Amino acid sequence: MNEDQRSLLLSSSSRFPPPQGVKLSYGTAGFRADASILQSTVYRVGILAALRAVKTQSVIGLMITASHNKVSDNGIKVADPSGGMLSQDWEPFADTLASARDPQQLVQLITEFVENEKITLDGAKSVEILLARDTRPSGESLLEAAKQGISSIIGAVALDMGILTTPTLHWMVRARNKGAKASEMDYFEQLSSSFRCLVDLIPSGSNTRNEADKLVVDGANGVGGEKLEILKKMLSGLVIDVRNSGKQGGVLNEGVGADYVQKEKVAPSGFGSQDVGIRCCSLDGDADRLVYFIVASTSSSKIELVDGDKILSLFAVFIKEQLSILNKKRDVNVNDGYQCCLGIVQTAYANGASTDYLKQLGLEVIFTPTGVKYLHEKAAQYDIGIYFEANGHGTILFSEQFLCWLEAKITEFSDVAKGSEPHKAAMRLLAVTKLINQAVGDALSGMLLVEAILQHMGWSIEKWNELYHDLPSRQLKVKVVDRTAVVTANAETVVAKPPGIQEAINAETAKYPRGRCFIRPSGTEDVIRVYAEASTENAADSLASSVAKLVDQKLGSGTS
Ligand code: 16G
Ligand code: MG
Repeated sequence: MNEDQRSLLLSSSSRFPPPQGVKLSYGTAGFRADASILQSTVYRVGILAALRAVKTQSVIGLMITASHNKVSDNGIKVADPSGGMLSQDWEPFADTLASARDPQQLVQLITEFVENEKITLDGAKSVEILLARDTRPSGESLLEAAKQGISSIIGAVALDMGILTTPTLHWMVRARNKGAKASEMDYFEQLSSSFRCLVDLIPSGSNTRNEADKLVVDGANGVGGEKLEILKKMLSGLVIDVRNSGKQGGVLNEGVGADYVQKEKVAPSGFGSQDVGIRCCSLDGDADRLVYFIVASTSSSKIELVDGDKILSLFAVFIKEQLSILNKKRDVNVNDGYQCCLGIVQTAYANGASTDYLKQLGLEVIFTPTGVKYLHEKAAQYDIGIYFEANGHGTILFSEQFLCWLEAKITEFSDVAKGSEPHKAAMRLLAVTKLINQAVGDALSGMLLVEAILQHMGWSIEKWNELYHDLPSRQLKVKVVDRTAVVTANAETVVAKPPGIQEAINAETAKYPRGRCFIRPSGTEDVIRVYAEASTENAADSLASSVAKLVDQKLGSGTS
């Protein structure tokens, strides 16, 4: 590192002293904390993003958001050149940087890191970092801190994209690195035109929707609702009513949003008896999670939750159907020996009934630990990989090889079998590859795909929800002295350490018909999470609470 670079880092970092007495660490998907203590960390992640951009000679993204968490929190996520999450092998460096005590130590750590990674900091080639934030009031000053970090690396240029949903920023980073059009308007146009394409390809007779058949969206009082107000004007064939868009004065994620709806299983604020029977969905605070729901009765706020597992199942049914049409030897010989490998990726939180259903369809289902980076990585190993967490975060990934094959097929069909069923199936799949975000789970693009598929199938939300019946489940959390004492294996389904716990969980679980239970340390909170599932609500509740008690006895402070 040359002297100019060194003194630039020393002087800028002296303006961002780390908070005293707190250690922030890179969680499952980035840093998150009370916004008031984040300046220094965000500044340092700005440096990290600039280094990553120099190392990869590509555009990197930085998103200031705390997603579904309370409005006074904030956080920062990094988008890698592919548009996915920051490469896992850089996460330890993120932690190290965040905990540097003073400017000298910070510069020392950076010097060592750039040497090891063979990063040349001569500013010879400039690199770009795209910055965006959600609607949190603290976002503006944190974005400024990130800019200061970025401009502390010679040759790194920060481009402020303003307020965006998290998936839009990831999409932009990916598009820019591919040399494609990458503005927010380009994103909206891609979504609306591919949605239109899918609607135009609906078989005649199956789309029985009328104008009054609307979708009501809970925008979590965040960026998703605000953006959907713009996007919906560009959509034809779908009537959307946005509530909790943040404009009516509601608080971000307070009694609203996908996380609240999924965890509490109640209707968000602003929804009630007038919505019984209507198709409703909720986005989270940065619009990367989506769940649907049906208001169950006029007298209570209870809902029928149509969660990420069911979205995954709907997508799987549709993709499988299109693939089988495409591969049918009928009017033309379309089966050219190419076997498309379709994989489904879930976590231990997936309802057991969803896994059974997917397996019954003959699909390959694999499990990874919780956190999008793990699911995404696995899904990317297939020609078509569909991944979802029960909490509504997921997408469908298509391999380059599959895309090439599909495009070649479409060209071939246009010559010899224009308008045939296989031709239409191929066109639908191509539209899906454009509609569904290839970078990361995206509530807006996922919602449009759900809507297009429901119209295609001619299904109501109730019909969709009947694909299978969820097993009753319960989630609890237990405060423990040290959550890192729990080490899990087999995609978090068994406890490897400390010894004895798994045997005790097994013994409890065996008491309940269709019982399944696991514990895992949270990646975002200082707790151990307990998940239990069984054949009745009471059994799931009882299994969860007895295992929670067990965890508390063995590892807890004895207070919960
Ligand atoms: C983060 C993850 C989410 C995961 C959750 C688990 C991303 C973008 N987000 O929100 O996928 O479900 O953490 O939280 O990866 P937990 O570890 O506290 O249970
Ligand atoms: Mg989120």
